[in-house]
Amino acid sequence: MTLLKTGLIGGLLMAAGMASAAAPTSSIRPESRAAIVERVTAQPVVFVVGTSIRPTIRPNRAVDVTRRSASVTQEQLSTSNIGFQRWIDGFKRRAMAQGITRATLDKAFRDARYNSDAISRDRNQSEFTKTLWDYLDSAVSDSRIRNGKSALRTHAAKLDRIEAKYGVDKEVVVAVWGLESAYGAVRGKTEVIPAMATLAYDGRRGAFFEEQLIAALRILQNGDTDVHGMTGSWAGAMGHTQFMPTSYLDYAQDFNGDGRRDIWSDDPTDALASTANYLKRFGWVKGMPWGVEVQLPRGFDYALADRKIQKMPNQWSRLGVRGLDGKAVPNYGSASILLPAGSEGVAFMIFKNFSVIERYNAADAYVIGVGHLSDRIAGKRAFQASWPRGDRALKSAERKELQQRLTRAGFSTQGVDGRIGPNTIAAIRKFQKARGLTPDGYPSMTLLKKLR
Ligand SMILES: [Ca+2]
Repeated sequence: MTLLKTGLIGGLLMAAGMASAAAPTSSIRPESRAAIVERVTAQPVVFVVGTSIRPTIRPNRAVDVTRRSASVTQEQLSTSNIGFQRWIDGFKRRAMAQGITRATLDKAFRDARYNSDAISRDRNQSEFTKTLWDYLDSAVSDSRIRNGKSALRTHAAKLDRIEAKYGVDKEVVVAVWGLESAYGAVRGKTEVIPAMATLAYDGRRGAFFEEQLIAALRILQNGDTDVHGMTGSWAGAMGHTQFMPTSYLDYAQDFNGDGRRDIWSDDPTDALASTANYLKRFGWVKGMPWGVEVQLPRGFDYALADRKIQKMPNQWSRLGVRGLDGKAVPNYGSASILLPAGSEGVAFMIFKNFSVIERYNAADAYVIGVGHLSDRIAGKRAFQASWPRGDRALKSAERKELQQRLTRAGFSTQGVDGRIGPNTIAAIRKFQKARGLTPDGYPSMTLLKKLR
């Protein structure tokens, strides 16, 4: 996790990301929390090729990047290395101005080499989209549920202590761990200092990575780990729950009391406490669900399925929105209705804790993945409604086409950028109403075909 912010969206579910950046090969987290922080709504999850399963946080970026050349030749590499060493000299002066000592810098950069792998990966992220249900199949697979239950038992005592201290339900902490690093199995082995330095030098997102590099040096200077022990993904997400260096500085905890905030080693104690602390600091309310599956009444006004519209569960009940048992959802506070796959998929009533998980990663897919995995680890049941599995995620070009066609048909999306945000959703609803369709605002392939 890490920086924790951002979001995205797309045709079917897009993910956003926060804290970490690219990922270890089996992490399921949407990509990088890197610098983009925008919250849109919508749907598809955009994954980054090569980093497996994590949705990306910057769809448009990802597309642009693919057009660049991906391979780095030997000659380019040695040229890069010379430029890189020169850049480090300049960087050291900037770092010292921010309180990093000469001794820390000398130690950190003694063996630092240009990391061409980080650059290739950063530039070679091609977009492919995944539907929410495909994402959830992997994020909340039987094996991930099983391993989560096992982790809960293995670490029961410390998880209980962490839950008691931070007031964050242990199942959600374990679920974040399960998605971020497959319960510690895939924490990333890239040395963070040279990777952050290379990405800062490269400049595509230079300011962001330079800030992360300074934070990483501060961690070294504090003595929590050494330069070779500070490992993570190529994009800087570190340890069991993938904190970016800046998030580490703000939220990491020394829970086992050995004087170091150690999120990197095999013992997950500090990392789990750090995650609980992070969620607590963003307002986690213990015992409150992230969301619950609900049933909508016949004739439901789909305009009410909008994050901005909040009502108490008993008010929703009066409108016919009930739990799966047919009763009003218990009073967990104000709630919105979320239909991540439109009227044909699972319907959720979501609460404040949904937005707390969003601080880890703002993609709806990620939040639902963490939330549902935590529920399943706790022994709760699978979703009862089904997903529109015949649908596939709209690609970036198709999302733009959808916007162009809506606008041309008189339902302006206020621009064509391939992102399904509030304006596009509003335009879709108007189009659906005009055509006598269910106005759920959902950008499906079926909808695009109707516009063609
Ligand atoms: Ca410790």
